[in-house]
Amino acid sequence: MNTTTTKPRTSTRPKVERPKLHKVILLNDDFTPREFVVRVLKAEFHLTEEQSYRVMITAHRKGSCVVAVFPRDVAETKATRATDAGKAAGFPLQFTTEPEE
Ligand code: TYC
Repeated sequence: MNTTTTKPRTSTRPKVERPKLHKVILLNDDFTPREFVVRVLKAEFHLTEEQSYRVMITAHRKGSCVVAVFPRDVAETKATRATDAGKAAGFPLQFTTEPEE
């Protein structure tokens, strides 16, 4: 006779949360030239000319535009580098980050 009992496997595999992605957001301003914004988007985010133009013109018209999403540290590094590129050229260009829902 088989007397072996098997315990049901309850909570032996803790759920692992996927780390949230963070959006890099381009903010409009009245001073940075459009061509400069496009150049920064191409250089820092590897967007094409067309993608960069669309993101730039959306921020220009609506006030802001999501550029891309990345893990938090990558998003923050890219936002800082892109903002610094504007600052180095004397422009108030700003990129921010926020977590995705
Ligand atoms: N508004 C700027 C201009 O008219 C161009 C611009 C677009 C600046 C998008 C920032 O995120 C920006 N020269």
